[in-house]
Amino acid sequence: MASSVDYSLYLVTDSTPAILGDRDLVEVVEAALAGGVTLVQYRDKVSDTAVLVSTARRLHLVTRKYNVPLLINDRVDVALAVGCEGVHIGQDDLDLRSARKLLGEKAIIGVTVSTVEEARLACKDGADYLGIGTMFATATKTNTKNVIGTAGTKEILRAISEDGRNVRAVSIGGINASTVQRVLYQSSDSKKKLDGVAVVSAIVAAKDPKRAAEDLMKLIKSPPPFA
Ligand code: TZP
Ligand code: MG
Repeated sequence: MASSVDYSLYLVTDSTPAILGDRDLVEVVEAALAGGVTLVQYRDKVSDTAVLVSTARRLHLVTRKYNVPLLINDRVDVALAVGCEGVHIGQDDLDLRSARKLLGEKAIIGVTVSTVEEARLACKDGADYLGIGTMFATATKTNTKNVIGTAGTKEILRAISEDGRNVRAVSIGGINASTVQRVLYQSSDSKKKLDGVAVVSAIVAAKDPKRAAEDLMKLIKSPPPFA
């Protein structure tokens, strides 16, 4: 599973009223899947464990219908309880080696990195992919360590291309229809390109999440006007 994952358009969820509004998260995710999202991370910083598990189970029913992997942010225990495809962990969460021991070799495990050192370590410890960011400052997550832009992202991509393991890479932070092509093409190193982009508000806060996903996917698949 881990090597065949399509990272092109990675939806990361948010359950706060500021972004989700009063809509049902599972319905929003299903619409985004219908619009072409290729990977889903359930990221919920507000619900208790019981709600996390029950929502993750509902999400998993939907993602399986679309044959798209479901990852859980932070919580290896929730991923284990639900039996979904993996987790995404930050620098302050359970360490990657422990997560791998608990979830097994087949699980998809991604790590947030914002420096070359963090990226090298995540590669060494066996990450399947890196969530590189924060690309641009964003209201969705204000406590990010670094805003690294396309230049910082390119530096990390160059470093991981030397690692030889072909770890996959996505960019996150402030990515939307206006920025996605710049992100993809200005960050690319000659030896290693981004495998995709991760977005929260561009889809979850959109009036029409299906349409938002379709529009982003079109931009991802088409060459930029400034190439
Ligand atoms: N990690 C770094 S930025 C971010 C996360 C989870 C939030 C990105 O949200 P948005 O709305 O796509 O800018
Ligand atoms: Mg985390």
